[in-house]
Amino acid sequence: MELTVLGQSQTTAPEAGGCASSGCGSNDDQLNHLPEHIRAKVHNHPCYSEEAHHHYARMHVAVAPACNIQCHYCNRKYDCSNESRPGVVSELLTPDQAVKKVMTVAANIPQMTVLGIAGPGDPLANPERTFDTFRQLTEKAPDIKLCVSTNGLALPELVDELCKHNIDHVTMTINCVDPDIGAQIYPWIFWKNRRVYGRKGAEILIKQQQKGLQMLVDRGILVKVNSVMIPGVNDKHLEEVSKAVKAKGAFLHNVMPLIAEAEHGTFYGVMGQRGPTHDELQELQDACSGDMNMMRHCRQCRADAVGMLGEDRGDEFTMDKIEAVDVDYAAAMVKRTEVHAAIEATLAAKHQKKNETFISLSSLSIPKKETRPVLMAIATSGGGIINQHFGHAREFLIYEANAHDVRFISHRKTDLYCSGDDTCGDGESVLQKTINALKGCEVVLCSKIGYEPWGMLEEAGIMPNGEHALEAIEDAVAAVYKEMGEKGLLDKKLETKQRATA
Ligand code: CLF
Ligand code: SF4
Repeated sequence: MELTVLGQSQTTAPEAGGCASSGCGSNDDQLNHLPEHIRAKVHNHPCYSEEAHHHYARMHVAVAPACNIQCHYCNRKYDCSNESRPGVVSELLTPDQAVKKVMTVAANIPQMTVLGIAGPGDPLANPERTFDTFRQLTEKAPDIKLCVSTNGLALPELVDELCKHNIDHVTMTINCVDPDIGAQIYPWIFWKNRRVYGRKGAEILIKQQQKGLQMLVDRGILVKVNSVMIPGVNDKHLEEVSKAVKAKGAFLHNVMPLIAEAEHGTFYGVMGQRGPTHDELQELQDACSGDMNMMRHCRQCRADAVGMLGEDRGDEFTMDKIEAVDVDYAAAMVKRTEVHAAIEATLAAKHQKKNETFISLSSLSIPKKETRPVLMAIATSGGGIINQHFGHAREFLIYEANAHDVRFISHRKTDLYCSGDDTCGDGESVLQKTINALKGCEVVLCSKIGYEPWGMLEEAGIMPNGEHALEAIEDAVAAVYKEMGEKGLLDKKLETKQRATA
């Protein structure tokens, strides 16, 4: 049985050492295709490798308050929405405070491998603060990868400065390559000491983004492109964007859903512009994945996020808590190296086991044309294993199994309905919302589940399963798929194909 490599495509190989091969933003099988120097860059970056995000953490420091453009999905009272959850305000730090915070977090969360600057404005519109932070960290904490995100307007002028600071991961938000569409997203940009409005501003921004992308690729820097999917504005256009950025050598494409709420005070929020449904987002990601490696595990972090993707431990590391802490970073680096080695050993064992699982999957005696893919929802608190109580999950990872492969599709957020009481009480309406959020899934895998949610899930056509607690997610999904095949559940179509619409 041959494993399908998802989202795989040959990326135009930059001579200077950029992405020379396929696949990332997904599992380790894809990383195996990469040249060693690229693999070294992505294997423990939780955003660039889907597998890494189960094991490694990232953190952001909010040192960059200003911005040089206006996006219709952003209100500058809040963090940059290009790579952050809209409506969130971060703790603004000076570069010195940021460095202190990063070293404290690195000593306490040794799985933290990446420091990103992603706001609260545009990091490259604040070059002194951004580069001062990077310069100090390169000296004091050389084992931390440095990462930055930008709207791209100031990028071409700062590419050489980025290279000096040893930054080898850059995210650029590119929502369009057509200025007429850009004019519907960006009302103005700030360019050469004045505001440039509408189509003209969008045209300048697009040129700068494309130029900056080429310059980064030429220098061997890995580029992730973020695009905000705005139904009716750029949703039909983003496949073309994907092709264009792939042609230039971008490494990974992350299509994010627009989040527009009236209470955020953004133009789109106030005008009632809707975001995409789960289905629309997935369909676009699938369409783009023919041309580009797709990231599907983005959590739209805060500009001061700390911890694994999907969790936020920022409250443990506010400045008032860490100002007096003394960090012995030499000792921290020893501990960090040990923890990273243990993670790598776990992953190596998992890959070995996964190969065996897939060999047994291939023995399903069901004619291929009659098998159908099955979506399963997973409750996990990290580590790539099923280790969370159904009622404690604030999000579920969605995997798709078919006769060839198991692939990560997305995550879906839910509210916490279980507060540890014996009964669900008022939580029942929240439970109903959770069940609605899991529409389209046929199985939910968790470490434990209560009697009441079990019954409600079953009634909704979603089979709860606690038999694979503490197993690796992909192994468990493959095993359940195999069991379904053996029971004859895969050789007929679902009578009603439920797909989440909210
Ligand atoms: Fe931060 Fe972005 Fe670097 Fe990651 S986040 S600067 S590449 S370290 Fe990651 Fe967060 Fe999505 Fe960004 S999940 S919002 S993609
Ligand atoms: Fe807001 Fe970021 Fe757009 Fe600037 S680039 S307007 S901070 S979303």
